[in-house]
Amino acid sequence: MNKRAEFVAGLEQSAFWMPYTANRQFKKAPRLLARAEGMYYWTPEGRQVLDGCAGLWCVNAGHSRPKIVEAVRRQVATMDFAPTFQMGHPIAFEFADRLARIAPPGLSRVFFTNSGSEAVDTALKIALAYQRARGEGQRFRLIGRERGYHGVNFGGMSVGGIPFNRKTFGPGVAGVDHIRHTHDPARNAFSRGQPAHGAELADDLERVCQLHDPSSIAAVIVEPVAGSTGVLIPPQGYLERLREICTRHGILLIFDEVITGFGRLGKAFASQRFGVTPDLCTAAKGLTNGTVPMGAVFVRDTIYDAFMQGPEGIELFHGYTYSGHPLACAAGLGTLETFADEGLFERAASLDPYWQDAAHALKDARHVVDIRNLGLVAGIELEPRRGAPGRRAYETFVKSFEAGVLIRYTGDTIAFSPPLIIEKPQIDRIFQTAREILAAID
Ligand code: PXG
Repeated sequence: MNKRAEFVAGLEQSAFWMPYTANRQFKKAPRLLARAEGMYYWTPEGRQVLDGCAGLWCVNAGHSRPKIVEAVRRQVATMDFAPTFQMGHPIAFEFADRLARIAPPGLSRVFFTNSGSEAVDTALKIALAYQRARGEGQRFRLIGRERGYHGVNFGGMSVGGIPFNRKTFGPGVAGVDHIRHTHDPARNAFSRGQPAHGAELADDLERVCQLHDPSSIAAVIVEPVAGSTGVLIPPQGYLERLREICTRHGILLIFDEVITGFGRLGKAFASQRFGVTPDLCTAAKGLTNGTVPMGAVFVRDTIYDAFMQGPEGIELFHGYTYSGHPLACAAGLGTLETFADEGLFERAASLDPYWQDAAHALKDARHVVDIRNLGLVAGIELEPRRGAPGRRAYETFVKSFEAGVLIRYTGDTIAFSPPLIIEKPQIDRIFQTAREILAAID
């Protein structure tokens, strides 16, 4: 047996319990990646794979970019770790200040975490503690949305609205409710960009407010564009209406921008693209271009100020050993520099029409029942195979990888979210590959 065959044969016994993976299925027929650069991965055998999903929606500047690699290399050799509890290191302050400059207007305080899930739970805790700090401690409820994905920790799981992510883990956090999702294919199928119908679905928040009494609600959390659940684009006017209802009732609005942050929709944040500003905003993934794990919560000044006016001492009893980790901050600074040097947010905006046309060209492809897009994101929904929901999208994903294009799938939707450095011929290749596979599968 050669080395590769030996490795694969050993996988079935491997200790690695893989996340969000059908472990037994995968270990029998693994798909492995060994190297990455720019728009491409390479398998251990040296086969090139075009990255159509930025790893997992995170490598927005493309892989192994020199400024990021160099920043991390320099930092690990200079200072590997230093605490941020009652201690500090300059690079964490520098990174937070740089981030504040591109944050949604007014959200210029930054709390660091290590992942999107931790950013979500941190935002929920800040929201609860803020309501208490301003004398509104009776606001204990947290409202999420059906089909929302906010990571896998207990807070995010509880406000999340994807049944598989919830059903085996008990009751979750108390005092949570959900508003309706916005997916409405009967009226909005094949919309280009934001769908025309569904602003009134935001009024479902008003229903939940009346059910519980609005003065018991601390915060509402939504993804501006829902990614994991299959690319759901907000209907025109929907986010504006959510904002208006929250403001009217003194409820904090949290945007979970773990996927939409850092240029995915052609602006630093979705908030700027939609012209709707939340009170708190979570980020991760593109924050460090996926190189070193990190998340962040952007917080409105007035919320931060409320904590700073309390009694002297620790203002928020919350934080992680690795909040503001020096390697993550170095990676983040290298990432922001790369975004700025190459104008990548603007690049995403200018590619948007081409991307949209290329995605919607699959309207007549086999099995396709809907196509949704915004910025450099697209979701193509397939008609489920009878008796085997999700199977068609899974097969498309596997065959696409075999054909040299990495994409994602969730349910029966295939999802595309490439690095923002993508070139037009690469866009063509991604969708052409999908078309050919869909024509060939059952
Ligand atoms: N919020 C949102 C909106 C996310 O999309 C998280 C929180 C959690 O982030 P962490 O870093 O804890 O994983 C996410 C993560 C997919 C996919 O293919 C999406 C995510 C993760 C893995 C796969 O849709 N989003």
